[in-house]
Amino acid sequence: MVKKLQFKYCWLLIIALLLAACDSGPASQGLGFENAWIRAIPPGVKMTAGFGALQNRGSAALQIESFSSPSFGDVSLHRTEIVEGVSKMREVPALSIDAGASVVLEPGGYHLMLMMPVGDIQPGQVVTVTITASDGRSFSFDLPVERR
Ligand SMILES: [Cu+2]
Repeated sequence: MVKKLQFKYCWLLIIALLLAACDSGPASQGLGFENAWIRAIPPGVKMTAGFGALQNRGSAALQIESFSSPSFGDVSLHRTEIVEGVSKMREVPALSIDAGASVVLEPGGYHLMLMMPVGDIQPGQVVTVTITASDGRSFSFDLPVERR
């Protein structure tokens, strides 16, 4: 009887450890992506943008280097700048975020540039975006597709 009980607790412990290892949710250390969303596009349009606040929840600076999504063939970080009165987008190869700091991605500034959509990108859908840092860690986020 006692042995059986111990066995059960052992399994609970293993499950708890697995859950802790897989956790990339808002409460975890690392990278957060708050109020994140992707702009819906009409069928046939081949690019859109994603926004939100990237938050470094770790205790050291985090250098973000690459982006990917199963819903898009190409994902990168862009920044919109006004050059001589003309709005231009430039690719940002890497983004460093200080410990505890946030970088806001918003229309007219930094944004995720999502190109070559795989199928429709319609409101109500969820798009997974994976962000990889220079230390090899990667963070996945589920972004809702919204019409704003
Ligand atoms: Cu862009």
